[in-house]
Amino acid sequence: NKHKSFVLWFTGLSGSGKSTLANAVEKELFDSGHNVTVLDGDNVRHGLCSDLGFTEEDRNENMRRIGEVAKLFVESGTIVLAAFVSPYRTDREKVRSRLPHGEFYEVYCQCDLDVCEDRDPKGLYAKARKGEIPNFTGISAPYEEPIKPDMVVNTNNLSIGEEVKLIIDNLQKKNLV
Ligand code: GGZ
Repeated sequence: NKHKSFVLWFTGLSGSGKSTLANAVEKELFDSGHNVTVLDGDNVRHGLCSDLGFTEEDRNENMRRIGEVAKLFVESGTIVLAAFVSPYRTDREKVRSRLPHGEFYEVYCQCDLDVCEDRDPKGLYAKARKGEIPNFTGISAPYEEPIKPDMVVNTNNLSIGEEVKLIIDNLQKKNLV
């Protein structure tokens, strides 16, 4: 009697905490017996999408491939936690449209640009401000906020533990876990 599988798609600015949150949710779900995996830039952009950069076209193709991989995982019974900037609304909606109703949930990691920029764990914002990284989301490339996200996590000042609880409570309310 297998649990339901679905995609949780985390979208938000660089530094908004998507990957950290996805990995913490993964641990929680794994510990409670779920098949679950994380897809993020760290495991996708070095392999499957190593030929892609950050132009609008390349991001469109990045989303398309990740969406198809997520779909295959879901079909095999795995919960997919996908954490990508995914700045374009249409790309996210295209992924949603490739999955059956009720198997795609958009999670908006909402964080102010200046907070992300202050964190700047990899120094990318500083470089982007100096013009050293073109097409940097929030600086020299757009971020299109979700209009009706399935969940919103304001990551400005919640702890990881509080964020995980928010997600898990929401999944329980939806009878997904
Ligand atoms: C945005 C960039 C860029 C540009 C490199 N714009 O904070 P990070 O470092 O670890 O996460 C960001 C990651 C974004 O990759 P995604 O595959 O999630 O992007 S998308 O969904 O838009 O395809 C950031 C780093 O890569 N990075 N250059 N120009 N983020």
